[in-house]
Amino acid sequence: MPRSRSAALPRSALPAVCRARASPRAAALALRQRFGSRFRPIVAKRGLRFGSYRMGTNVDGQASPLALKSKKRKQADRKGISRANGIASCLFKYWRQRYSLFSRYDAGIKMDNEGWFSVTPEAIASSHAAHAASSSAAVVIDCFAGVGGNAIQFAAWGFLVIAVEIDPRKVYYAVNNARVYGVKDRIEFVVGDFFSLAPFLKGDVVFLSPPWGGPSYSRIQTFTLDMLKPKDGYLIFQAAQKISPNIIMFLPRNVDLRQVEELSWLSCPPLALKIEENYMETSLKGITAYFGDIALVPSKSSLSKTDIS
Ligand code: MGP
Ligand code: SAH
Repeated sequence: MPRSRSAALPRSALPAVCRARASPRAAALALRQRFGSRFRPIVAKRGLRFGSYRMGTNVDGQASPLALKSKKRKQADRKGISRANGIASCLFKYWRQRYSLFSRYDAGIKMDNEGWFSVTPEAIASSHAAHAASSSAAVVIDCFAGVGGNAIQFAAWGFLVIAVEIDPRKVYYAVNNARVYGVKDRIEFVVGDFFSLAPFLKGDVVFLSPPWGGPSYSRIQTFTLDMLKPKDGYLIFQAAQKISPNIIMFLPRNVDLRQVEELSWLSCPPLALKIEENYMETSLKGITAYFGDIALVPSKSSLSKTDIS
């Protein structure tokens, strides 16, 4: 509760002209009469109240120009930021996390709306790549590459990456972003549909980070694999298995883990499985499932990345 200013100040501390009046409002009026335009009511901006006036109002109970200015400035700032970056205001929370998505954000990273909410935070993408780097794998297929969050980290950890993405604009951004990280030459970008291309792709590790159906995924209590896009998770997994049994899948934090286990034991022969929770500070961002031999290698995240130019 904000404290009343009249309660905080002993009456003796007020100028005589105020003490003579019963209320702060009357005191302010008296001051205004005495000093004319030189008197300006002090507006309690934060926490403090002036008598019974609401925070941010002047003695006449009207919104103070100062308070209005600050509120409008905040709104304008927010709109300005969104407009300046060409992003919708509903994506503002992702924009605030921009440096955890791409630490080199200011060096010219480009994103579109879907990119904002689906790019894997850099530290998590790096941990995926570090894990894969503990195996003898050399080529990674990133089947849903988006604006390049994962592909860039795999390349930075020394892999040759085939990055498949259906949306040409995202590929354009991913190429730009890979250039920002100095790893463009280690990524082969392919614009196309993963399901059509899968029979022709060869690689040691398949990385799957498909669409989860937008940010509303988090409002569902249990995210089942059939909710993955553009096809059911079982079909996505089957297509990946045709390339390699070493599969890394980045999934929503509310995914049904029994279904993820099912993917491993329904395979023939059953695949080893390792499940990892991915946090950024204290916030759980997603779940990673490692299938096949890659699930068995101890993660060597203490290894250092290939030097990024
Ligand atoms: P989030 O849950 O939308 O945001 O996404 P956050 O910051 O956890 O907000 P909170 O208010 O829910 O706590 C968290 C992370 O999940 C994102 O940074 C992406 O890495 C990943 N992610 C989110 N979506 C909607 C997708 C998606 O559709 N596909 C993929 N591959 N990853 C996604
Ligand atoms: N891991 C990525 C984000 C992936 S979001 C990153 O860190 O940047 C999922 C992506 O899958 C979206 O960009 C979407 O355009 C793409 N996509 C959807 N259907 C696809 C398909 N059939 N083939 C290839 N890409 C597809």
